[in-house]
Amino acid sequence: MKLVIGNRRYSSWSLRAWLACRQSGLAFDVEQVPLFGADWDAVRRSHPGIAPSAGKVPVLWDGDAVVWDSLAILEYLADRAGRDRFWPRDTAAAGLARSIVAEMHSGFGHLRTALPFNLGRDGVPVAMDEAVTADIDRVLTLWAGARARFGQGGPFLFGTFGAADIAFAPVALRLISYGVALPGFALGYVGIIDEHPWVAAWRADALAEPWRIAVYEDPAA
Ligand SMILES: N[C@@H](CCC(=O)N[C@@H](CS)C(=O)NCC(=O)O)C(=O)O
Repeated sequence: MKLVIGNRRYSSWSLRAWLACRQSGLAFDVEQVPLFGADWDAVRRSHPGIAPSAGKVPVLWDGDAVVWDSLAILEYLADRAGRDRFWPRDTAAAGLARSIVAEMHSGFGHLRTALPFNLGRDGVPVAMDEAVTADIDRVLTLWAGARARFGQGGPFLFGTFGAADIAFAPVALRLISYGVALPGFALGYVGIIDEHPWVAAWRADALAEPWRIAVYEDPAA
């Protein structure tokens, strides 16, 4: 398999797909297409690795199968490698996990826009309006609910690392990189994600990348 990703520093969707690939246990290569360079319009139209997704990353290539959109990639890998690697076995837990992953995938636009994913940020806070604060409160409510009901088996949202942690990992990293004040349980959870060896490996590669995108470096400008 080959996973086509964007900039590790900025592409939260790429991180999700890459974590899903790691979680699958299947062998895969990575091809990187740096985003939003001067000739980005031409690149996104002509690059064979991202053409099927109309120029968006991530895209997973697996023989005849081409899969894009991070959630589709996660589900494809769950089919391929076993759903239990991604989703809780318990029906009620699986229902909640599906729900919060879907809510993450289709929501939290205010949070995503105001606090763009940027692994180079060092925790300096930015001004947040009510809509952003409401998104963050909702994230914390979802995390608290999952942990309280189904988190007994370990430190992750449903105990062991799975789809919900993959979906929310970039959110956890955003909360750290923008220095958002968090309640104790959430501080513990974002710390666990931050220290996860796969996340640490991704970050090390991200920090070595040469590309800088001004609007993500200074969202208030
Ligand atoms: N819902 C998609 C979102 C993919 C997406 O928006 N990717 C961004 C990078 S994080 C991208 O490729 N942007 C390039 C562009 O829009 O030109 C997913 O989950 O994969």
